Amino acid sequence: MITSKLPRQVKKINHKCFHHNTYDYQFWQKSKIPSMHFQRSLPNLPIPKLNDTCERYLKAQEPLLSEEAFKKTQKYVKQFQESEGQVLQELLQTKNKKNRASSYISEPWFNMYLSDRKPLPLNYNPTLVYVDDKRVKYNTQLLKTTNLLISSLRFYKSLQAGVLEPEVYHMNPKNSDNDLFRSVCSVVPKTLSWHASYLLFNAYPLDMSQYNNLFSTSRIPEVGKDKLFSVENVKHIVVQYKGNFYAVTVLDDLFSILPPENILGSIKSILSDTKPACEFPIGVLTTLNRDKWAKLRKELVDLGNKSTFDLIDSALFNICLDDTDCGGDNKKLCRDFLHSDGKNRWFDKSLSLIVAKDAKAGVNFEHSWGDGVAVLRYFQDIHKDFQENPFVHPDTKPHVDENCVQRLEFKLNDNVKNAIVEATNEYKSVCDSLDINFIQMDGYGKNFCKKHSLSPDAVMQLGFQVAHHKLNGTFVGSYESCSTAAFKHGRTEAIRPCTTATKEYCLAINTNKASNQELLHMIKECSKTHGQLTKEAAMGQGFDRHLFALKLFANKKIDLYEDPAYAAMNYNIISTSTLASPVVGLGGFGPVVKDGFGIGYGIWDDNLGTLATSYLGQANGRDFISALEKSYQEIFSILKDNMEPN
Ligand code: BUJ
Repeated sequence: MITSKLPRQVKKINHKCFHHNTYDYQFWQKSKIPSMHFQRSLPNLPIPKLNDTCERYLKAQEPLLSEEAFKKTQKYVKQFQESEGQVLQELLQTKNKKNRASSYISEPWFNMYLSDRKPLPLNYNPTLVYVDDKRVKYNTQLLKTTNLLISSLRFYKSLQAGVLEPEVYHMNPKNSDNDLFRSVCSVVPKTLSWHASYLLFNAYPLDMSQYNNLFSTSRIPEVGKDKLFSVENVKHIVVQYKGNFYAVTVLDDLFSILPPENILGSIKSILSDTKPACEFPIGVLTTLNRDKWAKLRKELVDLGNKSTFDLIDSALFNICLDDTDCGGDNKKLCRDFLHSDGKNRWFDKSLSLIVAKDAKAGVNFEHSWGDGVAVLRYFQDIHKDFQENPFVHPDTKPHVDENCVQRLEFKLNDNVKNAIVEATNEYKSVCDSLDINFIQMDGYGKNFCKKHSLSPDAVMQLGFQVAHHKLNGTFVGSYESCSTAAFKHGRTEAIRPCTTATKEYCLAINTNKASNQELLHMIKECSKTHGQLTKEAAMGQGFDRHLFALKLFANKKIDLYEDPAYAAMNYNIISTSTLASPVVGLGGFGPVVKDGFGIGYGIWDDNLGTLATSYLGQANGRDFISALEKSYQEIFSILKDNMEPN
């Protein structure tokens, strides 16, 4: 039986499981190089030269503008470059000199996220869904949840103990992802470790500062601007089931992970709780406009719910045990993981692990605290751990300790109850207006593109441009997310994938005016240009974040920023993101503008997949995906016809 008493310290845990205190159970990794070893010597995110930014900005604007509009933009840029821009650049540089422990983008980027009042789901929180597990015997909601939970705790404990492998981008993994690299870097002092990695091994250690916010972190709604709340040394997670909340103790008094049998017992007791679905599921309030939610939360605190909020906010992470079974329907699955009906979610939590009734699993994450790279590392690591090392099996006997699970009860008044009903309806109508469409191009993937000396990412991006042009005959604000984690407190930079090269190809292919040889040459040009832009963005040499940061110092209107072309470029009709991983099966995010597409795409060895979200009546996702399929077929057929693979 599950009680709803206030949580107690778990003093007496039945430690009958022989291996539970061994190193092998408690930690996922035992890195020779400490997790934060490179942090101090990571390079600072560079502030690009003003002239470079102006030049790059103009290049990105050119394919989007008419000749006349472009001339105006050129004039504004020149003026900016020669006067206001220089003043702003100096202010930014001066501030940055005093901020060597962080990056020039870190604080403004937190502010950008936390000040936005739009609801988190559909506007910000992305989802990642795991590929199916072929091991049928582990495919139950209970075993999947328990194993992923234990692996998450092992990841967390490794991070806490500083033995989680630092994240390193190996330019040539064969030469550097090895023992020699680890032995050498681990003995080089922290102040020089990054240089050793880069100079001796051509390997780039990445910023790990976001990792701490994966756990025990929540975004707290406040009027005007939210705040991020983070604590240390907690021993519980929060589980949501049928809209009810449970605080589950998962670490003992010495912060050791409880025995697998015990954790299995806790999850089992929740799944067999006979309490009906919550009539007023408070989680749905996290789908609201942030100011609205902030006011309701304050009311709830005044009603005596502070300690319950404290437990949710401080929990290591959330697990959402869903009652849904999508029956193999991937669209439904994606909907469940991206938004659901909101009743069994806490979108404010930095990380929610979702496990459905049919054992499909994935994450939904709040975005202000961090980016895809940190989440993907966690996502891949716990999957690997669970594959190699499941700690509970079909024959594991659960051990139920009543002290470990407490159901949380909220005190509600009529106003809050009405707000929950209203939020549920409002959220339903927003989610009903979201359309999800996808395609998978089997037989064409990384291998095929590489054979033709093309960047697979550039090919995917070219497809998006061609598809949009086929349908609308226009070129629009387009965005590809690029990590700048190679720098201390780096976040992301924008790649602008609509280029003069992609425009030329779109015009040629969609008007049948070029020979296949010419088209092939254009595709190569697109790949080359895209590769250059990607390199620049990853090296902190994009222009978007720079212009964004400069604008914050302006105390008067500046033509460049008032130019409708600046607003148009930042109105991202085509917003895209990819995360390379064999364990990501599905993933996505909502459109960032009402008439745009949120495009999550995946590149695998022998296939390419795209998932596009859009709002019904605003942008036609079905047509977009059909046009995309046609665009890829054209590209692949040009490649096949024209060229002997290398
Ligand atoms: O750029 C940024 O600052 C952060 C971006 C913001 N935005 C989403 C708006 C671009 N955030 C991210 O890039 C994180 C997104 C994480 C989700 C990525 C989805 C990857 C999906 C891969 C699989 C798709 C498979 C479809 C198969 C049919």
